[in-house]
Amino acid sequence: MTQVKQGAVSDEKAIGTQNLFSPFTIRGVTLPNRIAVSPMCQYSATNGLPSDWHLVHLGSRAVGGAGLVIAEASGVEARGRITPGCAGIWSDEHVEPWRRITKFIKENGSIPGIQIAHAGRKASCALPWNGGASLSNDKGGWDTIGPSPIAFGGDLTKTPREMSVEDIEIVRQSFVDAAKRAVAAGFEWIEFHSAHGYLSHSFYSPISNQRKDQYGGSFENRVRFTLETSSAIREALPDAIPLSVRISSTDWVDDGWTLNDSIELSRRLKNAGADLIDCSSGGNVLDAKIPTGAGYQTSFAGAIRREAGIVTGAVGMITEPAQADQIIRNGVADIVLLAREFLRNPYFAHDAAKALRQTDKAHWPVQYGRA
Ligand code: 531
Repeated sequence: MTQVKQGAVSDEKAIGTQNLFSPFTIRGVTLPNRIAVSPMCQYSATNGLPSDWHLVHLGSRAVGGAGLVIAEASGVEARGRITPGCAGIWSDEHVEPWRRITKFIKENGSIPGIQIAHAGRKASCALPWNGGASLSNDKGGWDTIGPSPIAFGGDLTKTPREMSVEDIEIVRQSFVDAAKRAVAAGFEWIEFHSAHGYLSHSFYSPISNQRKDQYGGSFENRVRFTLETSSAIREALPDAIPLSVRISSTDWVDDGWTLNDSIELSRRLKNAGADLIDCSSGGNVLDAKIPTGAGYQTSFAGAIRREAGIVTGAVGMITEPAQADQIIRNGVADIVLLAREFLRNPYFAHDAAKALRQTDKAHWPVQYGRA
């Protein structure tokens, strides 16, 4: 198969030539199909260390046939976790427990990825099943940081400390160190979380960034943190390892971040060395009216792919095999990322192969070969 150049939508991806079960190559990595397990927080780590739960959760979806299994948002700093139960990759102690998991995923024919993350002003929250509200420091919470001292609102009441330029450099270096640890742990795909109102998104959205320095104000300045961090991560990664960036394609409010902004950011991310834009949306505005429904974000992946000329991933209420297959066949996106459907059905990929009459392309582990 032709090697896909970094960040380019190759001729090979011409509409109609690919389907959900076509392999997909970026840099030195080939996904056996276009189905990815979207990173999903499990809130089941202690001190950021992944547990048996993570091994079973991620491992069973590799057994279930997904081509790419991306581990949840993992804090590049302890204060960058959403909750005390979130996973981490901020110290060398995290490497071995993750390695056990990446080894299992690879042994079962899938590519292990990790989403490296910093929650910024949305950090320090209770576990969702304990209400998810801001966690005070005397109940196990911690001080938060962000581009500007503006709380998210609602139950997220913590006002972040405005980051100094030195803070920005420290966090950027934390992303670099985390990316290197992720590679040492055996991950073959790195995703930089720049969506859902977390730190990177909160820099590029005018809703949460009211800085007066070189990191705020104009579009150019607001995207600086995301671009500098992406470049720094890219430089730290071996050439063979792809870098995806998850963005919120829109804030879903008139005075917020827009799809046009995302297209321009994606062009610049491509120049910064990003290989794929994972096109999500929302998460930075408390009361945004989001028109959720089947595939409600898919058109963002299509617009960014077409206008920025970069490989994209579609995510958001993708639940049906034919729906996922159409996204690839119609050239809307290059991969699909499924979240909740994978919680309901770890075997989505095998079921999809059956529904789409592509069972020759799906690989059950030998132990399950009789299936
Ligand atoms: C859900 C979410 C989706 C889109 C916008 C905002 C929120 N997720 C996002 C997760 C954490 C749990 C809730 C992350 O992105 C880490």
